Amino acid sequence: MAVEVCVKAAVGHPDTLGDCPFSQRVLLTLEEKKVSYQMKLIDVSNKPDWFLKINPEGKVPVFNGGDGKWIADSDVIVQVIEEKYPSPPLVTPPEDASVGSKIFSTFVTFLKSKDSNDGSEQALLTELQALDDHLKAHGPYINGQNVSAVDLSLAPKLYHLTVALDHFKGWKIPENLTSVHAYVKALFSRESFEKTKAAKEHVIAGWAPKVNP
Ligand SMILES: N[C@@H](CCC(=O)N[C@@H](CS)C(=O)NCC(=O)O)C(=O)O
Repeated sequence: MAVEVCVKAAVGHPDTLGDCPFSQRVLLTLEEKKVSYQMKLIDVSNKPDWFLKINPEGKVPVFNGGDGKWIADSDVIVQVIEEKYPSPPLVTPPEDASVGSKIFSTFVTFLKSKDSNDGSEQALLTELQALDDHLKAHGPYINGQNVSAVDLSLAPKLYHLTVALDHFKGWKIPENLTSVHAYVKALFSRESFEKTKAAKEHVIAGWAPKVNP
């Protein structure tokens, strides 16, 4: 049986790849390992019964390695993929595994913030500066010369950050964070990323109800 992965469809476009960073993380992992797979697009505003049967929690991504057993949660899924397809190895050493791990939550808080003095911009800047420092010492990727799991988790989140903050706040990653800029450029230009990214308009449509509820 084929490897299958359920991922989010674009908001209002059930036949188009959508804007879920956790879904893209799984697709990136499969692409980097050159595993062929069948992608099933899930309209999360109208979940089909068969999907709720395989994953009652109702979240994407969900992965089936060909044995008919469906697995949820991108953390678990990428581990399963790594065990089943060890080449090329994408394991991130434990000391680097949490680099950049607060970027997504601080980005979301800043994106939703209506108060420019609440410290949310500074909190995000602190996390981006820490990433820049790490990359300057150890880059170009988080674990050095080669892309690894932590980069594939962070890349879709940085994509959401750049697209949504530019659109909703006219905000960009500061120019002086040169290593972050080089990192983002390297990640976004990977073939795997080009192939699995959501269109900008779908990323924006996905965030719009959260920015202006
Ligand atoms: N911790 C989960 C998060 C997955 C998640 O939040 N997926 C969102 C889309 S980005 C979802 O399925 N939302 C639909 C819903 O909750 O009904 C993972 O890493 O896979």
